[in-house]
Amino acid sequence: MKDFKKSVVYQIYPKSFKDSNGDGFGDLKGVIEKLDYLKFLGVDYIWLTPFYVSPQRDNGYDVADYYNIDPRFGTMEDFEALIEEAQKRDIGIMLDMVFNHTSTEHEWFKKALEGDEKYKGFYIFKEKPTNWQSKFGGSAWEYVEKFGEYYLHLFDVTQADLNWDNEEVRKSVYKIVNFWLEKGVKGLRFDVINLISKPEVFEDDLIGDGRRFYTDGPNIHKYLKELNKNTFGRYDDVITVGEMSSTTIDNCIKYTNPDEKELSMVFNFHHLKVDYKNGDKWALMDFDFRQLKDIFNEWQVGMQKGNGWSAVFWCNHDQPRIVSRFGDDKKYHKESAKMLATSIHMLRGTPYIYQGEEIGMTNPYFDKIEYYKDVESINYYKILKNKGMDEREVMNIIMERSRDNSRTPMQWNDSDNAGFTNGQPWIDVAKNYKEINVESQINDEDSILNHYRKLIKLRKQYDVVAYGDYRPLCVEHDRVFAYARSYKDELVVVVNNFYGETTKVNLEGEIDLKGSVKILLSNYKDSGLDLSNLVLRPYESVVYYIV
Ligand code: TEU
Repeated sequence: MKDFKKSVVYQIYPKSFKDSNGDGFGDLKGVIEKLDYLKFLGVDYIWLTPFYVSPQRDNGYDVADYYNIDPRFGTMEDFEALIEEAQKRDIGIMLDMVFNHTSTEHEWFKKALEGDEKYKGFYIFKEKPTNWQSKFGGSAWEYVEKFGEYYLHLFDVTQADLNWDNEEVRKSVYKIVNFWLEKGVKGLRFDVINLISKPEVFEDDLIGDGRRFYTDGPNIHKYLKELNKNTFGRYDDVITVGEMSSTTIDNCIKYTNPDEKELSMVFNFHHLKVDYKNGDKWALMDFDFRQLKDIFNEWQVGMQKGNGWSAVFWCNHDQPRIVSRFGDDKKYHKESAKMLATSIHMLRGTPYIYQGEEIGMTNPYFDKIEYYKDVESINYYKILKNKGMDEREVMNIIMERSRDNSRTPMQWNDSDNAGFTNGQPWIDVAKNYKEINVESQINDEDSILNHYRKLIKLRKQYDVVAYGDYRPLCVEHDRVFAYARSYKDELVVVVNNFYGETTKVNLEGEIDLKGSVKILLSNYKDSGLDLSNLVLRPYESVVYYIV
């Protein structure tokens, strides 16, 4: 059985990964075509974002039928073949479970609208709405004339929140999860799972957008324990990860400490808000490096103290490409992409790689709103324009923050459409695909791709990487994020220069320098060995092994 602490998960956004039939839309057969590549990379699990029947208003996170595969992605036979082929390569399939809400096209919601009281009780209808805001902009409530009531949607108006306080909802969810587990699924990612428990009393939020009332809600731990007990807790080889929006360390310890019997690990996003001006995603500012370091150190030490476990990551289908965001996608593209990879993969946690991250894919910099498909981006384009911002200013924000930055087609080679499709892709390919693609890196020992392969190998080879205690280093340094990992007689020291200028580090007094020092991995040749007088070149990142 795989140990999730020694494992690495690769996230696939099937819609943009590989199109096998030329309709411009990625599919499950395309994923099967690329399993050997993923085996070569060395990953243990593949997380597939939703491919169930959906109107695609939110690219599949608006599920209309949890038991069937949207024909655009293929058939149940294709899925069963994927499970089998992945198993042959010792790769587990992780599915995305979206249970905070369903599509308004789901039969449950349709029956609710017809007045079926049983299914009306599956959702949250109120005569009087609160002032809560949808995360995609606008009110979180939609009026239904027929009932003289409003239903809650924390996301798009077509994504109606489920009422988890209704036991029938919970039982229906367990049936869905068990259906997929019986198909041989080895992992489950639960979408915004810490939003499912709503407060008893719905009240206006006079100081925020309402999230403080429903985030990590009153019954969340009860519901997760019940979910565990009725589904994946019956298996000893299924891993789970919860997407936790705006959460706390204390809750994440409760979500993941094995004694709690809830989840294996969690995603949190605090480190990915350090470039949000006043906490607003749609207000630009340079990333606050000191805040980034403090968050990493606080979470690593806090989760370790409470025996919790984190998913560690920079990228996913909702976030911009990290090399464009916190690295340098121009002069120091390769150095900074490798540095960012090392800074995450040597942490205490299970690393997640998002498709294309391993080759240093960048934001596409689409400069017209017509290129964008994401409902959140299109909504905020309108919101920002309505605030009176001019087109250029709005597009600068959209280019930096749109979720479509990570949803352009995977860049396989320098042929048309980067080898993603021989049809018309559903979204444009980034213009730099001829320079940045898998084929151009796979046989290059010095490529970003092979740097990721080496990082994955280090996690498997050295127990200290998977199990080691974490200790912050150089806490006051304003350019370098450094930390130590210790386990039995092993000590690893990781130093990462987050900037494009040379800087110095002195670790004397922070670690015992008596041992022999060797380099396990660096993004430069001939990195220094004197840890009391280290000169780090632009984005230089080194993993030292001290015994
Ligand atoms: O994301 C939750 C969520 O809040 C993200 O949308 C992200 O935090 C936000 O876009 C940042 O501005 C999950 C899925 O990952 C996302 O793709 C879905 O749109 C969302 O839930 C609703 O299911």
